[in-house]
Formats: sequence, structure tokens, C-alpha cells
Amino acid sequence: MKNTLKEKLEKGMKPIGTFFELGSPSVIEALGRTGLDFVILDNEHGPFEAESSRDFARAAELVGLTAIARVREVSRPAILKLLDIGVQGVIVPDVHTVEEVQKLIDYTKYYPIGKRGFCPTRKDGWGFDEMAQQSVLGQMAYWNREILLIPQCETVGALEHIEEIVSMEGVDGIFIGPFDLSISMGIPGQFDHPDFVAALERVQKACRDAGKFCMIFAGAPAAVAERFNQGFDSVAYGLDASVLVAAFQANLADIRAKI
Ligand code: 3PY
Ligand code: MG
Repeated sequence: MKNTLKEKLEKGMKPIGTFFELGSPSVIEALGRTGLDFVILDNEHGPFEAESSRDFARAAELVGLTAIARVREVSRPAILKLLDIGVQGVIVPDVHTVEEVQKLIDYTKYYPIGKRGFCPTRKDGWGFDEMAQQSVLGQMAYWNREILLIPQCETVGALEHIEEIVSMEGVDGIFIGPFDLSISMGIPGQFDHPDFVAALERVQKACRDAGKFCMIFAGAPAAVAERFNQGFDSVAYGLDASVLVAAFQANLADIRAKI
């Protein structure tokens, strides 16, 4: 399946996604009617694993949403399983070192960039998709192009090495986790703190200089717009659950004010 998130990023179309936590294919089907571009199947903070994620990815394909996965950790099975069930990219939390990023490249990208294990799986119709009819080398080049590897910058360690991290072949972009980054910097939740603002600018500049995408999380609509206006390529707007609660709260308050 074509990675429309990657295409939209390359065309500068400002794709908007959300973290998927609610854990039902029906929620994905509903999100497919909202105008969202992508969902992040949250295998870090969400309650589900690869087997359920497969059903969520399938629902996303049916409604034209790109499904990427936030994996639970920097480990081979955590990444390989999600890629093999057919997500279009991985966001990786809690990255601290360049060595960890090298491991991520090895797990996510095939030879000659990395060392991803090769097997026909759901992602290629168990070897029966059209793209799987080409040589193994051709298939590996296809997936190396299509699959996004996006380490999170949410630790001081990642921030301090960000220029080196974004220059590595196989890293497609960076996703800033503002909560964990601010906590790691000792200024929890202080998103207007000059050091935090400077950190975001540093990550954005590093990405720009290396020709990589820069993505971030924002919880409120005004903050999402602000992040785009600051030059971010893509923003993850809230969680499915938080947007649902906020919409009901606002609408119910509106109704109650009129009765
Ligand atoms: C963070 O803010 O730490 C995230 O990972 C995304 O919300
Ligand atoms: Mg985080």
C-alpha cells in the first residue's frame, strides 16, 4: 500500500494525525470520516499489542488513513512485528543515544541500509502483492523508500545528539514529544520556557539542514495551528480519547447554556 503520509510530507501538505488509544477498529473507521491524514497506533502508552494493531491497520487501509505505529521500545521484535503487520512507519519513544538510533535503522530498514529481517507477511500479501513479484533486492529498496523511521526527540540525550541523529541514512524524520522532552530537561510542561523554545528550534534546524521531516505533538487546536506556523511539517493533534472528551464537553456546555 502506498504511504500517503510520506507523499503528503514530501509535498508539504501539512498532514495532521492523532494518537490512537481507544483500541477499536470502529474508532479507526470513524476517524476515517474526519479529514485526518494519519493515525499513530500507540503501542507505547496504549493498551494493545501487535495482534490488535493488525486489525487497526486493516481498518485504516479501508478508510484511507495512513497507519503508523508508535512502538513500545527500541527492540527488534517491537519494530519488526509492527512493520510486518503492515504499518507504514514507526515512531520510536525514549531514544537517548546515537547507538540506539543505529539499532533502529538496523531493525527498520532492509539491506543495504539496515538489517531488517525479511519474510513475506501481511504487509506484502504474504508475497502475493504485485510489488512482491520483483527481486528481493527490488522489494527491499521499495520498503526502504516507503517505510518511515521516525525516532522521537524527547530526552536530553537525543537533543544533544540531534544533528548526528538526523544525518544518519535511514532516519526519515524526528517526532518531538514535548511532555517527555520538557521533563527530561527539568522544566516539566513549561513549553514557553526559553530553553524549551530553543530546543525545538534546534531540532527544527537540524531536520531542515539534513532534509528530514520534523513532527510534533500538540493537544489543542490553537497549538496545532501554531506549530504548523512555526514550520513543523506535521502535527499529531491530541489522542482520539482526548478529542472525543473535549468535543462532548464543549458541545454539552453549549447545549446546557441554551436550555
Ligand atoms: C510526549 O509529549 O512525550 C510524547 O511522547 C507525545 O505526546
Ligand atoms: Mg513521550
